[in-house]
Amino acid sequence: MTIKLYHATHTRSLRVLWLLEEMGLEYDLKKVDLKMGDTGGAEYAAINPLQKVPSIEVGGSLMQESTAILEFVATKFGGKELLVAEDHPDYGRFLQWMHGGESGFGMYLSVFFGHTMLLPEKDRNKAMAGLGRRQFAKVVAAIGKRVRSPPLYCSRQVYHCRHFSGLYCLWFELGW
Ligand SMILES: N[C@@H](CCC(=O)N[C@@H](CS)C(=O)NCC(=O)O)C(=O)O
Repeated sequence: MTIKLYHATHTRSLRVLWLLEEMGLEYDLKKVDLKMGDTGGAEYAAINPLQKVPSIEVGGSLMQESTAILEFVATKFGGKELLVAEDHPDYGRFLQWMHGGESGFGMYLSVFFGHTMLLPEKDRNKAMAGLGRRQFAKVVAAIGKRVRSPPLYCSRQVYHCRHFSGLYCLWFELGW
């Protein structure tokens, strides 16, 4: 079954690319031109009406939403060892970090990016940028503690969490 990944550099689609590489799966990489508000143009809008990356197409079926895609790929293509099983004591924490990567944590970073680089300068608000930065710094500190505190970040199963949360830390540290 062919996996087609729609990807743009330095974006959330890196999570999916990372997993595909890690699992050694074959895939067809489609580069999308990142352009806020009109990413990929009309051609890509036909694939993903939100014009966001990532999207994947597998067996004629389309999916968007990076975290859902990761779970789908790991479950469907034999990467279950990258997930934490329901009967594992860390299952709940795994879900928390996995979903938090895109909802609870990512939200602060979006506020920060929005008010430092994404919005036109005249619309940026320093207080909002500061709020996003401070809140996300707490997330980074919490992740840092987890990294140093086994077993959550020491087992192979939690690679997935790194895909979710690690990408944001990378962005943040690079100042994007
Ligand atoms: N919640 C979505 C967010 C996707 C998203 O916002 N992607 C950004 C890149 S990281 C994008 O495509 N932005 C382009 C645009 O808004 O035009 C996911 O996790 O897949």
